[in-house]
Amino acid sequence: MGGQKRGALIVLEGLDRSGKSSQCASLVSFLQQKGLEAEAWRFPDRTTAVGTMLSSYLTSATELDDHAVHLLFSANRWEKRALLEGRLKAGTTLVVDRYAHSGVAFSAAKGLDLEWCKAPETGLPSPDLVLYLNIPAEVAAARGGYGAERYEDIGFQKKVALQFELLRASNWEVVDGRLSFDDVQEIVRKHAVSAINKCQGGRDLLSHCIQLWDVTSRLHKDIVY
Ligand code: NYM
Ligand code: MG
Repeated sequence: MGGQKRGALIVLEGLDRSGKSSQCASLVSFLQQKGLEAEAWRFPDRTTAVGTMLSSYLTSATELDDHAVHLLFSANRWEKRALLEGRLKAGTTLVVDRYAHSGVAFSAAKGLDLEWCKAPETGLPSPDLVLYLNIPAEVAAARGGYGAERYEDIGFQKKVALQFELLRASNWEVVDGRLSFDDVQEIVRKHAVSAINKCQGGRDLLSHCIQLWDVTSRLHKDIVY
């Protein structure tokens, strides 16, 4: 068990327009400049056959049942699992723009059952670190506005934010997304470097796998509604 150096699985999560994509890009450049192996990933990955279906759904070119689209988002992660694990085991750190948490938060915000939403994601590699860029939906919407994609609506984003709250777990760091870009990046880098160091110390990937929601459900019991 463990002992082998590997890359870290670092996920950035948050509402649309919370700054994830630019923070991810800046973090990857920083890590690469330090001489570390790092790659930028994102979900949905629109380049695959499943991703093409998701993209046409998101641009409202097609309609799909909410459950069906949820499973497609999840399938889009599963189809990349072997590659993702291979990269981590080879020592590459992956900085991922959205992951299973977006999958659950967006579908649950539509009214789908939270546990049903989690089920297809269970068994995916669990992130070593989730950096949640916390920003009020109004502030996000004011940032140059939304594009024309499905879900880019202030009322809906508020519901998504509530679902993200329920998913917070011990591997999360909540970062104030209203800070300046550089201030957010400084915090992001600090947490990322610490997660990478832990993985280089031989944190086991497989035993970690099963914890994607376990940490969460344990926390759930402690939440007072
Ligand atoms: N989204 C993203 C989901 O509904 N489920 C998922 O599993 C993922 C990964 O897709 N509004 C939603 C969130 C976004 C939209 O993502 C497109 P992006 O990062 O804006 O390209
Ligand atoms: Mg978007």
